[in-house]
Amino acid sequence: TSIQAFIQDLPKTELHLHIEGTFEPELMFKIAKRNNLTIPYADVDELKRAYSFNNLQEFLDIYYAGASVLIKEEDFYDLTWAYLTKVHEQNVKHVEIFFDPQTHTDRDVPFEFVMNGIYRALEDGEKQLGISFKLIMSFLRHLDEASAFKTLEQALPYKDKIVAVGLDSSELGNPPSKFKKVFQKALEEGFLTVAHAGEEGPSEYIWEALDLLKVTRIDHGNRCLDDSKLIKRLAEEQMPLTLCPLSNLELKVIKDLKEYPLLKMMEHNLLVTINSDDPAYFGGYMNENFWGITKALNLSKTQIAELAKNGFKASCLSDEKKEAYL
Ligand code: ES4
Ligand code: ZN
Repeated sequence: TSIQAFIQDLPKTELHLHIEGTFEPELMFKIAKRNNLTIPYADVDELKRAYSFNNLQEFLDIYYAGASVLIKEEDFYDLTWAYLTKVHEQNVKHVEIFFDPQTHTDRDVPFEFVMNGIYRALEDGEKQLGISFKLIMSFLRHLDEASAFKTLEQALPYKDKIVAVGLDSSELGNPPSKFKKVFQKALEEGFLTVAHAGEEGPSEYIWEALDLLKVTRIDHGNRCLDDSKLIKRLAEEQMPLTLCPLSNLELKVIKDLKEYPLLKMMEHNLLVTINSDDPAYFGGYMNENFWGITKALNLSKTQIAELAKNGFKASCLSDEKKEAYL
């Protein structure tokens, strides 16, 4: 079979996905219209032309603007359902997705609308599409720790529906140490922890995520390659890195996919996984990320299969469920 058919047919996971980043322009206009809200772009084409970013912050500004038309529970349901039907076509079997409650509660959208809309769609996806799922609540790191504490409080009644807390948004100047106390509290409440680290920020932020936030996974983590002691630790602990090739390309974390340090990471025995981050903004879902990196690095089918298996290894699935895919 062709490499593209091989990628399509492989059972895959998605471990680094912001649900707000799956908001396709067509659905954005549809939801804006039914909520009597406007987007400052004439049409889908004009909006898509704005998707050109020099760094993470330029992207985040547009991403938060897009998310601002989500106000009702059904909006969050429709967003999540559209994502699930899309990845179902790509043979994704298991998803662990982030949601950013503060993006919505700061606009006075009730926490439960966000939570229930997303969760109902995930349950329907499991029943109707056979996609298993975990939900990760991510704190916005550009906001203060008090706001994160408030968000954690709001999540406590939904504890059984949220597997972990995470940390995303503007990395530079907002180190993991800023959130040490709220992560400590989340751990005491029984949540796992993950964090974006080493995307734009330095390798020190990865150390902080490990030592202060006690993460079980590093989201991105590219910058670990600057630090040989850190590489050794990540390899020894088999700490998963959730890499996002097309995201890194679109946000100018790397210049060209040909420079993507994936093979170097694999040589260091790091547990690397391929993910799509914000597929509506970065030009592709799982297949497109696998295909992009395969073309650029001339990956073999064996290497591609190993990357897909790593996704199951790095997931929060039970050992028993993982075994079925390994
Ligand atoms: C994000 Cl690519 C990326 N990095 C950090 N925070 C984010 N939120 C959504 N996408
Ligand atoms: Zn991300």
